Formats: sequence, C-alpha cells, structure tokens
Amino acid sequence: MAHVLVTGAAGFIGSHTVDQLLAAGHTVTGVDNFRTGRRANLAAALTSARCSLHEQDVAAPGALAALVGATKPDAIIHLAALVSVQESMTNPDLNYSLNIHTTHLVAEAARLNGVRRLVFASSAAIYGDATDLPIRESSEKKPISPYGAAKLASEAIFLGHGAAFGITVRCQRYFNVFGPRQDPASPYSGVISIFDRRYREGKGVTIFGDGQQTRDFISVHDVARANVLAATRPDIPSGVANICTGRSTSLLEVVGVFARHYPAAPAVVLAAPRTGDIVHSLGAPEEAERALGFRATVSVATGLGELIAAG
Ligand code: UD2
Repeated sequence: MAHVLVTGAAGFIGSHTVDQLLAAGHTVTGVDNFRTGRRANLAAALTSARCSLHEQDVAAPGALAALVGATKPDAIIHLAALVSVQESMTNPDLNYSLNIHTTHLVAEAARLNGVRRLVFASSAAIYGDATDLPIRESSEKKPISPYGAAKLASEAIFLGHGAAFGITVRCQRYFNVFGPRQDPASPYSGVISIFDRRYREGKGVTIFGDGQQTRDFISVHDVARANVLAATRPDIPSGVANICTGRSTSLLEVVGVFARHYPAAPAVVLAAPRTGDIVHSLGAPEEAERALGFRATVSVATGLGELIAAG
C-alpha cells in the first residue's frame, strides 16, 4: 500500500480521489487552503485513521517542502489550482502564481525529499479550440487562456523534473468532468453542475446556442480512479494521457435526462451562443488505457442519475 499526498484534497476532484485512495487501502495526507475546496467534501474520508488533512497554502514558500519532508509520501497528486478559466482571464497574475509557480514548488518538494512519483491535474484546455476530433495527445497544443497555458507549462515543469531527477510523472488531461461536489457557483462553472442546481431549485435552464454542441463528459468517479492508478500502479512510465471517455454527448441529451427527472420544470430557454465557445470537444481515450490500464466506465446517463439522486 502506498502513502499519497494530495494537494487540493478538499476540492471536487481531490476529495473523490482521496475517497478512492482510502477505499483501495492507501494512506493519504491531504493538503488544502480551502480557497475553493470545502472541508465537508472530506467528511467521510476524515473518519479514516489513514487520512490526515493539513490546512495549508501550497503556494506559501517552503510550506509544502516541509510537509513532504515530514511525511515522506511515495507519491504526490497535485490537484491544488486556480480552477476557473474565467478567473485566469481576469487575474492572470494569480493564475501564474497558483498554476505555474506552485507547480515548481511541488516538483522541488518532490525532488528534495525523494518522492518517486508525481501526478498532475492537466486539462483539455491545453488543446484550445482544436477542431480535428478526436483530440489525441499528439494533437496541436494551442491554449487560448492563461489557464490552458499554465496547465501546459506545468506539464513541462513536472516532466522536466521527472526526467532529470528520476521521478515518474503522469500528466492527466481531464476533459469535461462532472459529478457530486462540483461547485455550480459561477455562470462559468461546469454546465452539468449549473443545470443540476437549477433543476433542483425548480428553475429552468438556459442553453447557449442550439444545444447541439457536444462534450466528452467524464464522471468524477472515473477521473478519481484514473488518479489512483497514475499514483499507485507499479511500473508505469512517465507520460501524458487524456482522461476522457471517447464518447460525445450533446447538451440536448443532457437536458433530456434532467427533464425526465423533473417533468414539471420550466421549458428550456435557448440563448445566443457564448463568445469563444467551442462547438464540439472529444478526446481519444486509448493512451490512458495503454499507459495506465484506465478506461472510463460510468455513462453520462448513469452519472447524471447519481447526481440527481444525491439530492
Ligand atoms: C470549458 C471551460 C471554459 C473554456 C473551455 C475551452 C470549464 C467549466 N469551462 O468550457 O472556461 O476553457 O472549456 O474549451 O472548465 N452552457 C449552457 N448553459 C449554461 C452553462 C453552459 O448552455 O448555463 C454551455 C456552454 O456555453 C458550452 C457548454 O454548455 O457550450 C459546456 O460548457 P462548460 O463551461 O461546462 O464547458 P466548456 O467545455 O464549454
């Protein structure tokens, strides 16, 4: 069994990753500054004797290195980040600090303390508005936001450290992740989290465009499992992989599932497409299967059903 340090442990993806690490018998040291993470997300995890949580800012100089030195994890899963693409546009300095400089601090903490493996939360945002689908790992990297640029830079920082200092590095390029604990607070939050809240509150939803746009929606449970594999599977090489399903789902299909569960909900409103929106996004999932033995198993219908039932 491994000891894994998770940054951003109380976040959406972090807390599910912690839950699955514990379920698999591993020991977890969680780190979060609760900027966007929530302690309640770890309520179940913190009942385990194998889980500890440290309220700490990963960006604070020396703080993470000290914790890694004291706890000596086998692997670090680095999920702490400025998670909003929109916020990276309004505050590029903060994006630089949290999504690039902090990556370097994590890589250094690993190097200085002999951590053998690093897993990084990358994003399909590194591909920008690619139109040649499905997107493969070899597809052109063309970020169109400070957020996407920082994710791409961070991959390079980790991979460079890995190659120079003998650390196995896995960069996980998440597509459109959805599921319980995703924060619907901003209009730019993931669309499924927004729809879930609005239907729950008895309100109607707005589709920007005609609803024919498609995404590769992946359940957070699958994403968490991919993280556990990347951090703990023996004898895997360094590399990058899309974490996606390889299946397209339109917004109309998503709304169709909600509408069946909420037959009395107000009719869907169609509004003008959002500026900068991409129409279709779809990942090729083969590399994650080859490198990690990972294949997504939760369908959008099943994942939405779980979300709706979670209440
Ligand atoms: C993701 C990023 C976005 C940008 C983009 C680049 C997130 C949450 N968003 O957007 O910032 O980087 O990738 O590819 O990471 N929609 C509605 N109604 C709503 C909310 C959204 O119709 O109330 C539409 C939205 O206009 C889009 C689709 O739903 O066409 C998916 O939106 P999203 O923000 O969940 O994801 P995406 O991939 O467009």
